[in-house]
Amino acid sequence: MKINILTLFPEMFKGFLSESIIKRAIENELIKINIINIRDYTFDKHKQVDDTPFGGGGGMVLKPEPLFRALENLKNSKIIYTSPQGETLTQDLVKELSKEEEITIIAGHYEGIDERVIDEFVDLEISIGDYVLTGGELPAMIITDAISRLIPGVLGNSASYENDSFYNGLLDYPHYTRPAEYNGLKVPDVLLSGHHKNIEIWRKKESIKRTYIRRPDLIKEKLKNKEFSKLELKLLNEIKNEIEGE
Ligand code: 4GT
Repeated sequence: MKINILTLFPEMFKGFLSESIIKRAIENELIKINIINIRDYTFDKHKQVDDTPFGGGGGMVLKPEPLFRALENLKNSKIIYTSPQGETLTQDLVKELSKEEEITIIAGHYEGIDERVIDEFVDLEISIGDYVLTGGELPAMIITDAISRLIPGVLGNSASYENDSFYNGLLDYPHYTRPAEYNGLKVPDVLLSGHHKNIEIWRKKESIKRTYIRRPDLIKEKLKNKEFSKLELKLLNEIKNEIEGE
């Protein structure tokens, strides 16, 4: 998987690319991340990348010429622009994107980019949520991070994404590590029992319970799509009765 990122602030990506899982994935050539400085595609003496908006209103807009020149070489990739106007990023969308061979993410800044760039080159506009940021660099990193961990080999075999929140449309179950008791706070007995089947059922039930309480919309979606197994439906009923009985 190759990911090109067009930005005015390449330095913002240094930490992201030089630590932990992403660093190792690059070293192992599982992903290739190509940071492109939009300013390198300016031809004028002042290397001007932005200008005032037609129609007024203040702020600055990224000029079309440098982006057009930069994107002309990247037409074989899936071109994404990140903005609050985009389709909201979900794990399902991340999974789709992880199947691409090459993607390009344009990180805007200031008021955004000239709309003609979007009309001419952008295949998909993505928002990471309903809030406003100073630039698209953090969204570009978030999209890159979420995709990278789905590339086979990136997580290694100790951490797998089959157990992730949202992998099965449910929230994650609680996690514990040593010590088994800390300041009088105990780890649930079942996790110390060594009984793998019971542990699996406990985790499944906690996962459904949390989702039922915190994200009932996700439970409704799974019921609608008939995605629950017989065991899961039984656990869901137990949870409903337990909560009603309180
Ligand atoms: C929010 C998001 C995003 C911004 C989001 C263009 C210039 C957009 C600043 C940029 N804010 N980008 N992708 N919620 N700000 O995804």
